[in-house]
Amino acid sequence: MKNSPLLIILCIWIASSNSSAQHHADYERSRWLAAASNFEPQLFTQVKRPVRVVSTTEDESAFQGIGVVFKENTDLFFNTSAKENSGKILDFGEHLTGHVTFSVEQIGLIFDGAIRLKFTFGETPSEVATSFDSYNGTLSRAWLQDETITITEMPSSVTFSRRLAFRYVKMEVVGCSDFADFKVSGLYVSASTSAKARVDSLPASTSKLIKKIDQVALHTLSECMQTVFEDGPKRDRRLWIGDLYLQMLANHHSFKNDSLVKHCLYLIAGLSYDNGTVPPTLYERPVPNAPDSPLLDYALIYNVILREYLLQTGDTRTIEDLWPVAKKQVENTMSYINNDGLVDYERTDKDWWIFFDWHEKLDKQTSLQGCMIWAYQQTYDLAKILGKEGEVEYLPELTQRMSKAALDSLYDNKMGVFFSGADKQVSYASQAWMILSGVASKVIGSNALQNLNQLEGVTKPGSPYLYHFVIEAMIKVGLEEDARKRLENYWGGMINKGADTFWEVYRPEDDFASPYNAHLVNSYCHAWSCTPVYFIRKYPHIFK
Ligand code: RAM
Repeated sequence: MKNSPLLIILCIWIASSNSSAQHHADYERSRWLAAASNFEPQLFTQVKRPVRVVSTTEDESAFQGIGVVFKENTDLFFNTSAKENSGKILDFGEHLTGHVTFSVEQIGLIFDGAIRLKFTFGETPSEVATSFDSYNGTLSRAWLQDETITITEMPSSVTFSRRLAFRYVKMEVVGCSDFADFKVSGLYVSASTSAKARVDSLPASTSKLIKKIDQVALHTLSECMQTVFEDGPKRDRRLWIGDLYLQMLANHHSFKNDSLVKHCLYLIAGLSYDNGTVPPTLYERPVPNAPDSPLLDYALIYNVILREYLLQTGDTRTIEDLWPVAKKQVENTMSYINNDGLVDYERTDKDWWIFFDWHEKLDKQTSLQGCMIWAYQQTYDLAKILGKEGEVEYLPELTQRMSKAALDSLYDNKMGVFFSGADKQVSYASQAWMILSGVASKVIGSNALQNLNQLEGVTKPGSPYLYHFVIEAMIKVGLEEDARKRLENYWGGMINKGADTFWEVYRPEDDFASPYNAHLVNSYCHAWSCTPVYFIRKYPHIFK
């Protein structure tokens, strides 16, 4: 069959108009990536050495049943036979992130061949006390931090190419001739962070517990501040939008590294997908790239971050530049809202990853409804600040319709709580998001949260991430005392269990809870757990 000339011209026109749209998008994305590289943060490094040698003990009262006790000073370790020291654990006294170097020296006259050493790095005692051999988690075994190395010359000094995050280091000799001996004569880490500024101390009248929580949360945040705001320096070592939101809030009240936030915002924009949706996460190296897995709540939180960043810094230039990205997040999610104002959860769930919390049983319909309203409201507010509300003039009507639908269909008048999904699940997540979106008035919201205490089978938060939104919701409806207790019990609970940085997952009733089927691969210095810095410093009258 022959094509008509008209058809050929039409095809050429469609192809060229598509490619020019694509070209424009590509051009913008490269420009944003270039802007990101202009704000590449500086890393500050410091050499840190172990402070003592410890051994692990079984201890029912300790986190995951494993405690540590002092064994000896490090002098002894660095001056005696490594063969005799095999299995000993060095304790750096604090969580550190960086490159580790160790040196070995021969003892005696003979060095016949090679030696083989294994080092295991742990953020917690259980990582250096538990064998990795039976690991069957859902994430790569490679995240577990052990390194084995063969050395053929004495003396030698070795720096591991992999960056490590740890407090404890176990050294084991796995190969050495019977006739030779040597010592590990030194071991240090060149610890890095992009958090430099000195942080204001809290008022002297602040309670001991709040001071301690603040200090551990600050340390958690600074460890996660590398060349991006990472989720965890042990794993996944990359930027995630949900984590970034809580980090930027905490950073604003502490280290004030605005340019790191800007660097991250531009990286995300520069890696947005062809349809304009921002990726929930990205890798910086070898070149910035993002996996293809759109996550709806994180895409919308990008807009909330833009607004917050603008309010914090007054950097209109950056936010005007990124405004088209914000608009796209609204446009790409609006089509999932039915005419009645309710989000079509099933359809959304097919096309997107929906997160909200690490909790296997959480029903997310109501949280999603609330989060979308909340993010759309903030996007409209952002548009108003930029004088661009005409570009999203449909938003006020849309959010009103969504709010009305939520109150009409997701609220149980008799029980005084919001529910979610076909099984009418009652959760902290649903109440929090209905409050943050303003669907619940102050009275309805505060009653709903308090009613949870009387109900059985309520779905609780599974991670510090959701705890953040619950506490924010409590403050919004005036439950300040509850908010303080909740923060003290939850983060204080981690401190009681020995945390010197806060964790990715914490369930007071289960030390081994893991979204990855293996507690060993959990991250024990995790971005979203730094949020007490924000609460304590933003609301000093509550957290005192
Ligand atoms: C985990 C990450 C991160 C979180 C995502 C959804 O893998 O550690 O903190 O944002 O999941």
